[in-house]
Amino acid sequence: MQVRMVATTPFTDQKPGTSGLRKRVQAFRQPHYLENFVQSIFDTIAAPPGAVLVLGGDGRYYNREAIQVILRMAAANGFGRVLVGRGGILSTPAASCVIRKYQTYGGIILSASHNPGGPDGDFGIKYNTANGGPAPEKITEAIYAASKTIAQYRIADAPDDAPEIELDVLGDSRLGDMTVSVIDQVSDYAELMESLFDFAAIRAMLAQGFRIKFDAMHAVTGPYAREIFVNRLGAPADSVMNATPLPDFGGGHPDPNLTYAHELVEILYGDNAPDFGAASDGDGDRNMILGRHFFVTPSDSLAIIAANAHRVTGYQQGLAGIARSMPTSAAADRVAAALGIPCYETPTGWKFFGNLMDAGKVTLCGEESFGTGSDHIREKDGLWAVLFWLNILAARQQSVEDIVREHWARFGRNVYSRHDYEGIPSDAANGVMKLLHERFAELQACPEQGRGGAQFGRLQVKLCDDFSYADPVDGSISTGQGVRIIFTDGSRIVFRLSGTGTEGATLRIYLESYEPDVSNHHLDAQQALATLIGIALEISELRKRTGRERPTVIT
Ligand code: VG1
Ligand code: CO
Repeated sequence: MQVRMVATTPFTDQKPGTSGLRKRVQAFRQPHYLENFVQSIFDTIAAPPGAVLVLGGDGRYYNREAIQVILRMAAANGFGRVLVGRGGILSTPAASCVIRKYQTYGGIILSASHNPGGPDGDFGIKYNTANGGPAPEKITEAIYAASKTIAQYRIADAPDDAPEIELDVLGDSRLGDMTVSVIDQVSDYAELMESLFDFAAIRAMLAQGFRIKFDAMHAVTGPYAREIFVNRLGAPADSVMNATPLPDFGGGHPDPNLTYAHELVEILYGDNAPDFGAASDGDGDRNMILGRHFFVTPSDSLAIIAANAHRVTGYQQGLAGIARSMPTSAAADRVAAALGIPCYETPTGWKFFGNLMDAGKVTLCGEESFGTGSDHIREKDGLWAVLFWLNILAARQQSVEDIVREHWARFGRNVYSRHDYEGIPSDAANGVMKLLHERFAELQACPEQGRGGAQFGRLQVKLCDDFSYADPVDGSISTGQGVRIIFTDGSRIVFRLSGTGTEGATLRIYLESYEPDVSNHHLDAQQALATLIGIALEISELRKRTGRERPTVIT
């Protein structure tokens, strides 16, 4: 094996965002772009010679080419073995599962998650550490720093007789001193799921005619869903739709929400709808849960999973605690209080949950962005959440809607919505955020001047700040994680700029109010939040500054 040192110059834009480095495919295709970032990862993590790495992606366009390059770079950088999902494919939760099960040094996951794929779409890459979770900020920052000074990378030449490393046949092959092990992408993960949930009870429910529809959105979960729902649980084959992974996700946005998963939504809201519907995203870590004619918000889903965990095989021993990202509703906090366990509030992004799970402080984690998971791995996990719901449904023998309404009746309802303004000019987005910061003083109470918080109708501002987080395990501080405007009645508005987009800026507005009164629980969230929405638009001057009349996506 011939190892080459290739001279290169840094790119200035390789700063990982909320979940790895995401750019247009064209950006990744620039000469040296991918190689620079991968070498920056290897230089930062300084794996010992012979270390084992996991490698796989969501199958999007450019996945296979990138894997060929990364394998040759891993060989040149002294790795002893790389475990690759067959065809170069591993869902994000499956990659986390494999890293943990085989105790590898870490893993590289190729995905831009819910972002569109194809030659004009997005690509992404991120590094996960030995616990199976996304690298914490101190590592992603070190990778970024390395990318700014990189001068060369190491890559092995492909042998003349085998320019492509075989990815489609299970088993081992050699690349110089390194072994490439192509592993089944589904089996380890499916086995883990079977250990956590009561498959017999779910199978019995399905056999009694309970109908499910899972939308894989032409993304990575198709083969996983077929194996689990159809082969292992006995659901009819047409229970899984859009099950063939495509490099461009069939031209769609592989984002499981009411806007982008509309095909599934129409089925669940149509005549003769199934009892349960669910969808997952590009890389399989997100989930959307639907009942017949009913949508479960991700924040409620986390709370309901927590409140029902004692009914589910893998969680009967109890929960250590719950963590949710700051913009996620406080529905889970109420369950945690009732269970007498702690609830942690972290910045957006799964990387902040890892320390809490490793330290045994939390069992369940969730984000409002259709992400739910537990300490079974260190990523959010779409199919896990679907199976958790199916297990609850099998145990309770009630409809999704009845379970949610009973939950609200007991805990009250945290009415919730997120409004996304996608692809707005960065200057306008930054201007909105700056304006909000400047308004803190006028919005907040000023006891010296004998003035209370700003009043908007019956709502009064209690506090506003830019959220910062001190990790209770390692003490690291993360600042600037989102502007919060909290009212005295507990309602709140959060403004945040997305860290996963690749074009312009995406501004997210998160809206939440608490409704204890059951007679108001039937209200549509947009109706119930109308006052807060109006306040958010007023204080941010969003329409004037962005020229947008309405959000791109409402969830
Ligand atoms: C979004 C979500 C965040 C999630 C992240 C990665 O980030 O809001 O909750 O962790 O995507 O999810 P942002 O910075 O765009 O708001 V995934 O499924 O794209 O890996
Ligand atoms: Co994802």
